[in-house]
Amino acid sequence: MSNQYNAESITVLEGLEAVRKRPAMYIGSTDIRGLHHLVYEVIDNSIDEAMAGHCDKIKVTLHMDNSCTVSDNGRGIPVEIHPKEGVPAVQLAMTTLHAGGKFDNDSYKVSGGLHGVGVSCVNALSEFMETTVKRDGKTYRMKFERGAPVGGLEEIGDASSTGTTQRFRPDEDIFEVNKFDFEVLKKRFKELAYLNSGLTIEFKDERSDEHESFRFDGGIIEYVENLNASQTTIGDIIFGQGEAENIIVEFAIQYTTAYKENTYTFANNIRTVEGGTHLAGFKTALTRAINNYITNADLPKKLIKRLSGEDVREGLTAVISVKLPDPQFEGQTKTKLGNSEATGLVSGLVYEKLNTFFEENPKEARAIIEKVVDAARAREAARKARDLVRRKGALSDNSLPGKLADCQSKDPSLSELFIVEGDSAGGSAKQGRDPKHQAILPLRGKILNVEKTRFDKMLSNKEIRALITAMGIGIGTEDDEKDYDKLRYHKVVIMTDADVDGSHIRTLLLTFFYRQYEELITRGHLYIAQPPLFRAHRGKFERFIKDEPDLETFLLEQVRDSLSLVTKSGRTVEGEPLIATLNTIRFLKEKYEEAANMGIEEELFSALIYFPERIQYTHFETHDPAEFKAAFEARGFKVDIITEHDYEAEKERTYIVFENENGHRYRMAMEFFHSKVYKRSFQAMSELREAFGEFEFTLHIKNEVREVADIFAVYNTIIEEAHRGWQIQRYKGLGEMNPDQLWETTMLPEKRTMLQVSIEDAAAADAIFTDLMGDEVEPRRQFIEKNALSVQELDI
Ligand code: 0RA
Repeated sequence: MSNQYNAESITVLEGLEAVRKRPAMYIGSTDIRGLHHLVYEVIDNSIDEAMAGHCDKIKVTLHMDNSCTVSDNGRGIPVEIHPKEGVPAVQLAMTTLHAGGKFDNDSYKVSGGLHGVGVSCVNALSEFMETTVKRDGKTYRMKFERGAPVGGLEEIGDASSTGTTQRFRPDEDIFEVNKFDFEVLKKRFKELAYLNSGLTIEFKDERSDEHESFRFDGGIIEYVENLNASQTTIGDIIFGQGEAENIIVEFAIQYTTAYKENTYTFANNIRTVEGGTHLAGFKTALTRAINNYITNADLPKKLIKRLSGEDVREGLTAVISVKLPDPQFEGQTKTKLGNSEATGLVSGLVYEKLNTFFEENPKEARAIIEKVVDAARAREAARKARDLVRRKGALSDNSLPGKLADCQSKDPSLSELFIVEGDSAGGSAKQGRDPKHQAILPLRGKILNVEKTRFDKMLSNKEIRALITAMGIGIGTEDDEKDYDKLRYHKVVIMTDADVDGSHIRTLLLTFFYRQYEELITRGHLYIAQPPLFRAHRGKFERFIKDEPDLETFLLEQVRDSLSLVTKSGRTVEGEPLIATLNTIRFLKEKYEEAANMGIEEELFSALIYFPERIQYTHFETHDPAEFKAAFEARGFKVDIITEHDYEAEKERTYIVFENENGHRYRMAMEFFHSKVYKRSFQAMSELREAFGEFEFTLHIKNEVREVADIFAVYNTIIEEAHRGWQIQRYKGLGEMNPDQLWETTMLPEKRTMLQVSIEDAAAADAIFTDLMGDEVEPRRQFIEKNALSVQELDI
């Protein structure tokens, strides 16, 4: 079949030239987003074929040359000569603007939606594009360069199945970038698989060997399940599905004990971030159905209450998907569904389905009602609390809270407010402070239990209200409700104990400031006090020490001049070089612990970083499992490589299995060898080997000589030795310090160190807070315990 150039094909080429001249007009941009847009455009055609019920598998491959292949097992784009145009239909599809892959108008199409510019735009913006069609027992191919056909449609062989394969390479003259991002594309493909139940989407990246396969027979039910995976759920997932006036509606919802709403809406598989008519219908129906049930069911009095839309959506996870023949996208980013007919259809379906569900499942209905009524009560209480604070502020500006021990200075730039955990520490702080410039506000820790505090409820807390009044900024969400220029102290300092409770309270306070007073943080007014963790004393000499690492540094200094380390080869190390060596050992000690936390046993970790002969880290830098295996085998290890699908990470992972002489097998993810922990440990160990050779030492302490067999024994012996004569006291609570000590170590401006809170610190605390709220009780407790330390580190 040859290509015919008639008048029609000339205008076609002109059309594609327009796309190349103004690509952004067609695909939004020529950055990475525009690049991904091309892939979406092509896969949308295959999705359309799937939605029409003719295709159940789509494969996407990213190639080394930055080209991309999308293939499906649909009917194949028609190839016969179009009677009017005189060219193969597939050629029209690939070169006519807005022709898309479709010739019929009555089906649901993604390609008519947001992307919707048609595969011909992809073709115009590709250095080459190659369309392969399997149909009627034959395989056909047609090639294009920058949108123009190169040669005609060729029959290249037989075919036992049907389908369409598109390969294209984005034109580097057009796009600023040419590398697809696997993770970004993967996320979209997964979403598409959820939205089209039963459809398999395979995704392979030949550049890195990563691959994924998505198929969800449960569709959006599985989507909700996945969204709620780390939440405590209330009742089962409620699902409904219906079709009318050619519009398909599906929804799946489930309540959780969380306080956030999590609603995702889609129209023709496109995420409608700005909502629209379908979302409006859903919201109305949900509020109506719940209020209706409350009115008509036989519920205890305390549950009878009129609820707002906000109340009934607290803790709700919802996915709503509509498919309609002629979607209208509106709004700033064209992600708001405009079709008015969707509202009634969605609300009708949701209302009916919920009514039936509540009637048939009174127990679950009851649990949901309890949750949303609770939400309403909390919202009411928070509103009252806010009003109260506001009213008080309005009545008299100097009605300061009774608990506050204010400072004498009225100059905010010279004034500091210490928020202190607990009444007893508050007492010490009051006695120890500089009353001229330092104010103290004690908070009772008990009430501020992070685990149980709903954020809104915090505002009704007496202590928090005292804090708000003391600061003098006001409170509220509107701009004119807060005036940062009225802040009464330019340093607001959080001072909590160095234990789990203390870090709870700090997290909570940081979250509070982050959400209510972000500007206080960005203006640099928020600080965290750093009370010392240790006190070392000997006779009259006393020293306060900030933390564990500083304590060890301090101890090492004490013995620096009284000991030396002698290696087997007769080398003596002492003084400064000895301290440096001990610091390297200390570093390794930490890394062993980190490795242990990752589940790597000490024996194996040693074997992996300690080699009898000198060896370069680069041996293990390879990402090729076979090379990797060889590198270890060459060094006498017995190794196996296995590849497995990791369900949590949702990807294939390569594991290295090490077997020791006793036949014990240890397996570890290959990524470990590319981690910083590994690389740095390897290097630290090499340094020590370089310096000492065999690890056999004698330690000379004053007049004593001791044989020591390994580096950690050296370190521990020295630390033990350094402890002698010193009394080390550990402070947990601020209350353990007397007022003078608290002043000297933590509050005295010339001596203290304080951490200024950055917005990132506060955001991290907020994320932890949200996590704590979202998890189930037991994991949550474990989380707090496990992270008590890292929560502390986070502030530093
Ligand atoms: C129009 C008609 C027919 C198939 C397609 C379009 C089609 C287009 C694309 C684009 C990517 N994959 C596709 N799969 C199918 C079928 C006509 C028929 O066989 O009756």
